[in-house]
Amino acid sequence: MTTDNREMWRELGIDLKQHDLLMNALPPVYKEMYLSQKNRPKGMEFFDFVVGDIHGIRVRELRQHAKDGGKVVATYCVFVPDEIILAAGAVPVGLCAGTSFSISVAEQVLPRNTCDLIKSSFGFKLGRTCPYVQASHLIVGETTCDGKKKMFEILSEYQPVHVMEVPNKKNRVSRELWLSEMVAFKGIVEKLTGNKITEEKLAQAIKLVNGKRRALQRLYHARKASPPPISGKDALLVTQVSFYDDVARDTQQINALCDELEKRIANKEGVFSPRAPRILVSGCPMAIPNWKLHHLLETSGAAVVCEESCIGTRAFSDLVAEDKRTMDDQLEAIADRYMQIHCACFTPNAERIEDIMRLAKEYKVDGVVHYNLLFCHTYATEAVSVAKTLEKEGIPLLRLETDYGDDSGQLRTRIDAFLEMIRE
Ligand code: BJ8
Repeated sequence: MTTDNREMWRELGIDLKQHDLLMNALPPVYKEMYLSQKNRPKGMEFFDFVVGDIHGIRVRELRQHAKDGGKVVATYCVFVPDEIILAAGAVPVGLCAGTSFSISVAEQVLPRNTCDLIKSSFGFKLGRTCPYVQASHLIVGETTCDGKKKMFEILSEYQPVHVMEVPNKKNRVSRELWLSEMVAFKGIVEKLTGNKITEEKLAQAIKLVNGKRRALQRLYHARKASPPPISGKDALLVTQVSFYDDVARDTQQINALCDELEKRIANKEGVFSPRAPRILVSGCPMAIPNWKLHHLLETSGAAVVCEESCIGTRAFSDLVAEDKRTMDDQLEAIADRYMQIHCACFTPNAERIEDIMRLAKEYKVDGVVHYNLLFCHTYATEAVSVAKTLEKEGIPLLRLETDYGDDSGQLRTRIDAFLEMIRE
């Protein structure tokens, strides 16, 4: 931890005492969960470095961007279009949080029966322990689940917030609404930055973000191999980092990692035995540093080969069409692409169940673990349909409901029993 970092955090209004506690808590957890893994790809060194300096270099880059007159836009959902933010010369940064550290602070304001993703994210703002939120000029919320949209109302008392209205249905009227949200958002970002979004700038941003999505698609494709060339835990980390690192650099690093993984596949080199049960994790997003479930599964002998999640396939499976030339067509293409995200906030949402079935086959999984954050009603209720369909198809399912607390003992017992059943 450099003196420079402390000075920067102080300037950002960080509560240094609490922040020190947080920064001291992360390294031992990372060492136990990540650095203890055997035969990790060399390409993970970059991501280890990023996590090792999680509140340092990247925050410094954002500060420099601000000093040069640029803006930073914080987001909490994959529905917020990074392309529009980037086209205006601003930098998007995903802020969903995955630690119990900030929850007690959040519970001084939010109802306790709110999901931990919301409480953790909000608690970082309230407790002033996240330099990313402190460094951002605008927070973009969305009307997905009730907990989030009401939290954004309170958040707006602390920092400027713009909320995008995400429709609940997937029909023509909803698409019109969503398109109008894109147009409005373009205006908001132009006003914030003072920069006009041109067709050329938007086309460049679409290509840039698609490039990252393609790199993540390549990473996930590599995980279809048997034995898998990378652990699920490492792949999850790569996806988590992609929410806040510089897009071009991150894309390059993911592609470099994929070069290595493809060589591993050619040499039949993997990180687990080919007999390890292959697991698809589906459900709520796992924001950094939420690694609990993957750690438990993989230290119990399973290989997590895919995540049907917003920190997973929902973030990168679809691309924005790159062949549109007019602003109207480009905005339509962006709106269309984002409407393909099959979040449980939609009704009906049969496409998500179809995705789970397709992924289960493509990744040749032996079982699905449905991951539900406690108090996330949309995913918990949708799990009923997921269970029915998987049962019909004869695919074993384990439904877990958990939070950011330490219930590892109970979870481990259930996971072990599930893996035992799969192996029989
Ligand atoms: S598109 S999944 S990122 S809303 S887990 S806060 S839903 S109560 S995160 Fe999400 Fe966008 Fe949907 Fe994806 Fe609410 Fe559930 Fe908490 Fe959630």
